[in-house]
Amino acid sequence: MATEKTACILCSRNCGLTVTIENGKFTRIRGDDEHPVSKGYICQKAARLEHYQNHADRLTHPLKRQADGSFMRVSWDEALGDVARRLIAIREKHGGRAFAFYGGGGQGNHLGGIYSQQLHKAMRSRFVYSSLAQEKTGDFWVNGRLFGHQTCHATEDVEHADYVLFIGTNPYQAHGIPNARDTLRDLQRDPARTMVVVDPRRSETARQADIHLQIKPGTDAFLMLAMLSLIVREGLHDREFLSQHCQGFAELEKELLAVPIADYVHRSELALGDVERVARGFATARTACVRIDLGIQQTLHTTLNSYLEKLLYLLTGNFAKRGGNNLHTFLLPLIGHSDERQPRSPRTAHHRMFPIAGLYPPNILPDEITHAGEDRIRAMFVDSSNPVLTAADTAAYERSFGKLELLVVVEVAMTETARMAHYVLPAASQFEKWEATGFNLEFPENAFHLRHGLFPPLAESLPEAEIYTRLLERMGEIPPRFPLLEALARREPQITGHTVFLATLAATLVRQPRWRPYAASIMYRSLGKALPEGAALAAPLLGLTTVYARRHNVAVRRAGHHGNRLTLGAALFRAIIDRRAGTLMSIHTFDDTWSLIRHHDRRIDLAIPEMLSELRALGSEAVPAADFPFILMAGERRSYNANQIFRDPAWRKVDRHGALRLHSADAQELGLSDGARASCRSATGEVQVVVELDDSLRRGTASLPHGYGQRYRDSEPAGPQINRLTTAAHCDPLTRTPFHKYVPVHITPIAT
Ligand SMILES: Nc1nc2c(c(=O)[nH]1)N[C@H]1C(S)=C(S)[C@@H](COP(=O)(O)OP(=O)(O)OC[C@H]3O[C@@H](n4cnc5c(=O)[nH]c(N)nc54)[C@H](O)[C@@H]3O)O[C@H]1N2
Ligand SMILES: Nc1nc2c(c(=O)[nH]1)N[C@H]1C(S)=C(S)[C@@H](COP(=O)(O)OP(=O)(O)OC[C@H]3O[C@@H](n4cnc5c(=O)[nH]c(N)nc54)[C@H](O)[C@@H]3O)O[C@H]1N2
Ligand code: SF4
Ligand SMILES: [Mo]
Repeated sequence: MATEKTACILCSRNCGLTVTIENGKFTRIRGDDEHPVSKGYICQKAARLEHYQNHADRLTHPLKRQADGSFMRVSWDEALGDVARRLIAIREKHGGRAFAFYGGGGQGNHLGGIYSQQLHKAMRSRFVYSSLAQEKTGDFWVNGRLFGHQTCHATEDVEHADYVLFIGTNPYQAHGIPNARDTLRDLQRDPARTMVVVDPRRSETARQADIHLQIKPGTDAFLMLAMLSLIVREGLHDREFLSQHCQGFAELEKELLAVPIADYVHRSELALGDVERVARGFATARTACVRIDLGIQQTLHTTLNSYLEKLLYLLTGNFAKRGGNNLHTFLLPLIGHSDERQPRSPRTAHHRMFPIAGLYPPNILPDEITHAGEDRIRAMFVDSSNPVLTAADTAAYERSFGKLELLVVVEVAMTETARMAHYVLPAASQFEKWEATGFNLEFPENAFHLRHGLFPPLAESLPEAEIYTRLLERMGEIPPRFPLLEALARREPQITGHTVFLATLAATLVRQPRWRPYAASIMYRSLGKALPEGAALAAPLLGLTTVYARRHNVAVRRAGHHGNRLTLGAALFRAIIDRRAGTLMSIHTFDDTWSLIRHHDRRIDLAIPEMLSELRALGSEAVPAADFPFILMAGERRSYNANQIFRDPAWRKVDRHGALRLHSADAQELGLSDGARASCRSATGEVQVVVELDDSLRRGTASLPHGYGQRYRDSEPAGPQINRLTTAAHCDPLTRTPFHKYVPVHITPIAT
C-alpha cells in the first residue's frame, strides 16, 4: 500500500489529490490539503478515477488495421517505421498542406503536446485542429484585438467580487472557477454580495443565485447590449478608467446609445425591471466580475458575445483589480497568436479559414479532407481527443476520416476515432507518466503542478514524449543521441542552474538550424537523463521556466523562489520537479496586469470594427425561424459526465441513459412521461433518448448531456451520441465555432 500525491484529470481545475494505491489500483482518493490552489477541495467525480485507469478498452500494444477492419498487433518498430515512411512519402509528394494534427491534450495532459507539436513542424504543416477551437476561439480572437495578443486571457476573481455575473455557465456542475461549490456557497451566504445567473435553465448554480435571468436561448447578445446601453445612458461607466486605460470608447458609446433597450430586453424574453436592476447593481458594485462559458460560446453570436461580456467589466472599470477580471500568465502556453490580417496567414484549401491562437476549427475539417481536391488533407494524427463523437456532425467525421490515406491515433483507449485509424499507438495513462497541464489560469497567484508517475506504463504503452521522439528519429529529423549535451547535463552542478547546458543547447541549435524545431526532444534525450527517474519528459520545462522567470522575475521571487537573473528559472524548475503537491510559481500585483497587455501603449482597444458592424446588424436580425419546435442544448455538464475521459459506463452512479431533459408541460403535450423513450431529430440526424421531466428548463427547450455515446467493448453506444444531431454549417461565421447549445429539433414519442 502506498500513499501518493497527484491531481484530478477530469476538468480544467486539476484539483490536487492524495491517493492510496494497492495492487496497482486506486483504493482511496481524497482532496490534497497541500495543493496550492485546490487546498483539499474535490467534487464527486474524482473518486471514480479508477474507471479511467483500469478498464477493458485500454490499449496495450501498437495496432495496425487490416483490410477487413480488424486490428493486428504490431511492434513499435514496425508501426513507427511504416508511419514514418508514409508520412515522408506524403510530405514529399504533396507538401505540408496534406497533413493535419487534431488534439494535443485533454483536461489533464499537456506535456505530450510539447512533443507532438514537433511533428507538425517535421511535416511542414500549420494545420492544428483542436477542441479548443470549437469553444474558445471567439474569446481568443476578441482578446487579440482588445489586448494586442490572442494569448492575453482573462480570469475572474469570483472569490473576492461583491457582484458576480455568471452568463451561460453552470459552475456547480462544470466547475471552471476555484473550488466551485465552496465558492458559490460563500457567495450565497454573504448578504453583502450578489450573484446573478443568466441561463435558460434553472441550473444548479441558478438555484443558488440572488437573481436568475431565465433568458431565451441564443439571445444573450441582446441582453448584454441592453445592459451596456443602460450603463452608458445612466452614466454608470467608469470614465476615469476609460480615459486612462482605453481607447475607442467614443466610437463604442455612439453605438451603445443607439441600442433600443426595451426592444432588446423583449427579444431575450426577460422583464425590463430585472435587467435594469442587474445592470445598475453590477455597474455600481464596489467590485464585480463576469464569468462565462459554453452557454454563450456555443450559441448564436458567439464572437460578439465574447466581446460584449468583456465590455461589461471593462466599461465599469472592473479590470486589473481584486474582485474583477484580470489577465494572467501562462507557464506552459496552451495557445499561440495568429493574426488573420497578415497576408501570410495560412488559410485552409477549401474554406480559406485562418487560424485563431494557432488553431483551426473542427467544424471545417471534414470538408478540408473531402472537398479540397488536390490540396486536400490526406494524412492525420489525432492525439488525446475523440472527434468522431465530439465534433459537430459525427456522420460527416466518419465519412471523411474513412477517406484519409493515413490516420494515426495516439490514445490510451480504443475510442470511436481510434477504430477508424490505420495505426493506433498506445499511450501510457496520465497516472503512468509524469504529466501536467497548462490550465494555470490564476491571478495574482499562479501555480503549476507536475504530477509524478504512479504506476508503470501498461504493457507496451509509452509516454507521448517517447512516441514522438522515436518517430522524429525514424523520420531522420534528429539523431538518437546528443553526447555532448548529455555529458554536460550530467556533469553540470545544479548550483549553476543548468546555464552551461542551456548555452550549449542554444549554440547547438544555431549550428544545426534544422534541429531547432525539436528542442523538446533534444532536451528529453539529453537533460532528461540527468533528472530523477521518470522525469525525463519534463526536461523541456527548464526552457519554459527560464523564459518565465526572466519575464516575471519579481513575481517568481515573491512566490519564494531564489536565484539570480541566470539561475532563477532553474530554481523554479527544480521546485516544480521536487514538489509533489504542486508549486506556487508567481505572485503578481494587480497593477502588473498592465504589463501583460501587448499593445505597445498598454492600452485596451475597445472599438473592434468587425464587432461594431455585427452589433449594428443585430437590430435588423430576423427572429430565427421555428421549423423545429424545440431548441436543444446539446452538451449539458452534469454530475456524471466528464468529456470523453471515461469509457466504462459503470463509472456513473446516476443518469446511465444520459436522459433528455424536458419541461413537464412540454412533455405532457407530446404525450411523454418520465422515463419514456423518444426520438430527437434535427436537420442532420436522429438519436433515440430516454426522457426525464425537469421543470428547470424553459418551455420549448430540451437538454442532452455531453460526454456520452461511447461504445465500450464494442457494445451499443452508452447514451446519446449528440453530435449526430449537430451540423458544421450551423456556426459562428467568423470563428466557425458550432452552435451546440442551439440545435433546432423535433421530439416525438417512440411506441414501445
Ligand atoms: N461534470 C462535468 N464538468 C465539466 C465537463 C464535463 O464534461 N462534465 N467538461 C469541461 C469542459 S471541456 C468545459 S468547456 C466546461 C463547460 O462548462 P459550462 O459551459 O459551464 O457547462 P455547460 O453545461 O456546457 O453549459 C453551461 C450552461 O449554459 C446554459 N445555456 C445554454 N444555452 C444558453 C444560452 O443561450 N444562453 C445562456 N446564457 N446560457 C445558455 C446551459 O443551460 C448550461 O447551464 O465544463 C468542464 N467541466
Ligand atoms: N454537442 C456538443 N459537442 C461538444 C461539446 C458540447 O457541449 N456539445 N463540448 C465540446 C467541448 S467544450 C470539448 S472540450 C470537447 C471535448 O472533446 P474531446 O477533445 O474529444 O474530449 P476529451 O475528453 O478531451 O478527449 C480526451 C481523449 O484523450 C484520451 N486520453 C486520456 N488520457 C490520455 C493520455 O494520457 N494520452 C493520450 N494520448 N490520450 C489520452 C481519452 O481516452 C479521450 O479519448 O467536446 C466538444 N464537443
Ligand atoms: S472534476 Fe474538476 S472539480 Fe472535480 S475533482 Fe476533478 S478537477 Fe476538481
Ligand atoms: Mo471544453
